[in-house]
Amino acid sequence: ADLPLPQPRVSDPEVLAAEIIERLTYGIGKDAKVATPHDWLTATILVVRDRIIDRWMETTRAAYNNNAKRVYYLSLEFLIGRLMRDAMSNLGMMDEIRQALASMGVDLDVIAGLEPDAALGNGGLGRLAACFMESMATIHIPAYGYGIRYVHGLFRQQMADGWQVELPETWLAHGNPWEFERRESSYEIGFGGAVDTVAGQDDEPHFVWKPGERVIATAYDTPVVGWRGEHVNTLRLWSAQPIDPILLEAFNAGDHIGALKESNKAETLTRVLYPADATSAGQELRLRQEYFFCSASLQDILRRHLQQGNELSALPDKVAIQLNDTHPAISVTELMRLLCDVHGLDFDTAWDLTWRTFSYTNHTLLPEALESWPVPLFERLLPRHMQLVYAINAKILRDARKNRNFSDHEISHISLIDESGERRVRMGNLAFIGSHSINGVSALHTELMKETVFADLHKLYPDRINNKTNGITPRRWLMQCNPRLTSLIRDTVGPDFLDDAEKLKALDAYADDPEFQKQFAAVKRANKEQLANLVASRMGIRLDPSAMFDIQIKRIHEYKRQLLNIIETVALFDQIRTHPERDWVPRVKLFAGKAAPSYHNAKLIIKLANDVARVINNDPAVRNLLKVVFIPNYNVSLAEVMVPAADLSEQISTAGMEASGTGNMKFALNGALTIGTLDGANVEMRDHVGEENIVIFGMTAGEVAKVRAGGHDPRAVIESSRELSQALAAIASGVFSPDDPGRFSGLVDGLYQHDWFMVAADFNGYAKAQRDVDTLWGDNAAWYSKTIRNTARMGWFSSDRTIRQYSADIWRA
Ligand code: DL6
Repeated sequence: ADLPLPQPRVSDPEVLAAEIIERLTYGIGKDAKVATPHDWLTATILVVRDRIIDRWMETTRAAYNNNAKRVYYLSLEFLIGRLMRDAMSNLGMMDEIRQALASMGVDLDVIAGLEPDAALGNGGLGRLAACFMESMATIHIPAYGYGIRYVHGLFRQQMADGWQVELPETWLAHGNPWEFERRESSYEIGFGGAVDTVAGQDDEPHFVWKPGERVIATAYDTPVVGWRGEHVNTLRLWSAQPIDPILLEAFNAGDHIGALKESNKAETLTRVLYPADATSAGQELRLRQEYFFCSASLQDILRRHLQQGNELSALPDKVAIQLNDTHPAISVTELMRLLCDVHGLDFDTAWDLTWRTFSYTNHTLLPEALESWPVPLFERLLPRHMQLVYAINAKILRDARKNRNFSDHEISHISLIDESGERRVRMGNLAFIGSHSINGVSALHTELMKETVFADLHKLYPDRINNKTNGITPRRWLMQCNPRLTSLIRDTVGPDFLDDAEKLKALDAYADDPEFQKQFAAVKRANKEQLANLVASRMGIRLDPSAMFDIQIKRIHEYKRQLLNIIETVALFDQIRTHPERDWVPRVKLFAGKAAPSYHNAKLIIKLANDVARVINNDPAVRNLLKVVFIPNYNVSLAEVMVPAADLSEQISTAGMEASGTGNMKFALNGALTIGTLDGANVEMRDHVGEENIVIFGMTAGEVAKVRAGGHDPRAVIESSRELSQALAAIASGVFSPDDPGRFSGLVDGLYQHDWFMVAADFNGYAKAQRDVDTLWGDNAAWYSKTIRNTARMGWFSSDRTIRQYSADIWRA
């Protein structure tokens, strides 16, 4: 029967106000007179959500009717942030909602500030996944994101006497109005047990995995709306539930805790996000999480594929699965298991479908981040997958030896099993071998992948590695976070850039226009005042918005070299005190970022930043000239305030170590000057904005590799620089830590002993570059001419461009 379709909703402020009241009353059960700000937030989200749902259903219907090829983005992390502004802005209803709320005495900004950040990710990798989801919706690619619905996202960071303290994050405390639980989309996930071999009719052995444990994966769907609200995709996150919520027999026998054992065990699976971004957790629970979400996603993908009436043989034509790093690499063997054991395909046919369906993105070359699992653990948890790993390995190695004459040495590198010590399954090799495309995330990173971690696999499959330089969504990272700049650009060059970020180029013509520079500077000033207000209210520190705001925000890691920045700050402090008569440029050094809880040196670097801040901020000799602030609890929402307020963006990683970076792109797009090394995407940013519009310093990746190989003598380097040795002496002797003078001696000692991250080696170049920045700051016209050109020329770094490249070259969707 033809069912009636819901009436499309209108977005007139009066209608919206009435709907919000209706939601408040009938959806939440609250009288407007006693509604809390949270109630208003929920009611508003529900009204915005209605508009999305209409289009969501249309999008889903269209993909079904066209039997379109679908893209599946498998990621253990989605660092989403808040969703309400994103949705309102993409639907073009921000002003109407603001008016509707105002007519009822409610301030949109106040309630928007109550929305929790969905922090289901650690940093760059997870944020990239969120930008990609938005871009896929924007450019109308039928896509699903698959991940885990963690009950606790990334920890909340508090400072206790300058030390990082981790507190649980509770984004679901007030419920989540964006998500829909889909009980009907539930799958059984097995662990452990044994594999039976039975003879099939065709005389081929058939394998039957009998798991020892089972849990249920239940889907929670969140709509992801693209720009102008035309297309809505789905982010499907899995939550683990027990098969039996309570063991009644145990309960009745008085064992009340034991009765909930199964339930607890299942729920533990999806309770917490692992908080390390660049080291493999290596714990059993992590492997369980990975398998859990991969198995649920693949069962769901195959179900949809078959339900649509497709043959399994058409899988690579109808399905593209992107593995976001190695975290979902177990999917390769899970798809093989489903195809062979459940759907009865022979091994070779299944393998052909598998590698043609998958593609894999590598996000880091850091050896400690490359996942591998001890064979005994893998075998115990996933016995059937272990067999499949061996079978795939045998096939690949046989081919490499016979047809490609690979030596034993090369074979040992491409093998799925690392036999150099305790035997381990290499997930990077599994992801590579199981994919038709392996991409890096910047041009430099991709070249280094070919030369280092994947050199031998690249030799075996020379056509598979390709580059897809990262991007950021200009909707969140320009239009929403910087409405002032967005209006100014629209008023100056028209609205075309809203639909095509490359059209920002039109601003180039205004870079030297004094009137436009004045307006651009006024926008920056207003954004800095906003950040200064935030710092004043959260930390009680007053910042002067006319000082240069010099910002480094990202995870704390030695290779990202917050330490280099802090040491240079200490040197500058010393210089200002020694030469008060010089014409110093007033600076505010801002830091924010979380350290992995088990990363000792990273936590020490946070403490150092806070100790240095306390001393500098209390020294009257540098008042008005230098301030240092470490803002606690960095997250997406804080970034949205800091990025538009930056004058100077610190992108100073050891060359060759930052795969791409995406913060670098956000700052430059919002009119900050970059001080950075030739690392990751900085290299391509220089090519786009022009080398005269970016401040580059330091060793290249090639030089770092050479110096590391040839022996680096950091002591000699340090001793030859008075500035550096004095700064290090001050830090090591307790000038900033009188309560514990030896606190930082280990950090400083590391620089003298090996300086693995080339902090000492790059110090002079960095300090000189900073003084060049000072000089430039003194020339207002030159400063804004460069920063405007940054905004004008960063359009290429839109994630729409990145996604178009994935789509054209990898997914063919
Ligand atoms: O590709 C996104 C992002 C890059 O921009 C960063 O350079 C890179 O460090 C980051 N990698 C990770 C964790 N890596 N692992 N595993 O977040 O990816």
